[in-house]
Amino acid sequence: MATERTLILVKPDGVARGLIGEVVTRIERKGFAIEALELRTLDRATAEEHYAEHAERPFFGELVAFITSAPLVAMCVSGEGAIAGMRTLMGATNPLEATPGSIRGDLATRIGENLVHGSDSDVSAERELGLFFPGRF
Ligand code: 3AN
Repeated sequence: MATERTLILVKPDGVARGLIGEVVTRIERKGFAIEALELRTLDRATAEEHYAEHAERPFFGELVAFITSAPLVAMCVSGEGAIAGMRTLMGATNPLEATPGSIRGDLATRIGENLVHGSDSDVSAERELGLFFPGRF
């Protein structure tokens, strides 16, 4: 399995709930490396580009409003199979369907406030890391 890099976000709900450390701890205990980590408030243009694939969905406006509403933590996480591995660690998009033991399964109930984001493919990871950490990875 190749070493991969992926973009992980602790979204504004996770930061507001004081769960940055909880998420970071789970990533570190799993054995993935954190290559970059930054607390920041996302601007609207970056948020719209990040979620471009959802532009036509009914919840797009809500999604962009929420992700820009307060600080989030952006990370570059790496390791063998890190893209799919982080998706497993995060759990299903709908926290009510996420497996207990996963971040969303243990810590969230609402799909719009599901704590974390992780790139869903190598193409997404490259695009999203370029957007959040331009010129660095
Ligand atoms: P994931 O974050 O697991 O990759 P996506 O890419 O399908 O899931 O969705 C991106 C984000 O959009 C989710 N993290 C969630 O916050 C939001 N979202 C997805 N589906 C819905 C929905 N039906 N209603 C409200 N928000 C949603």
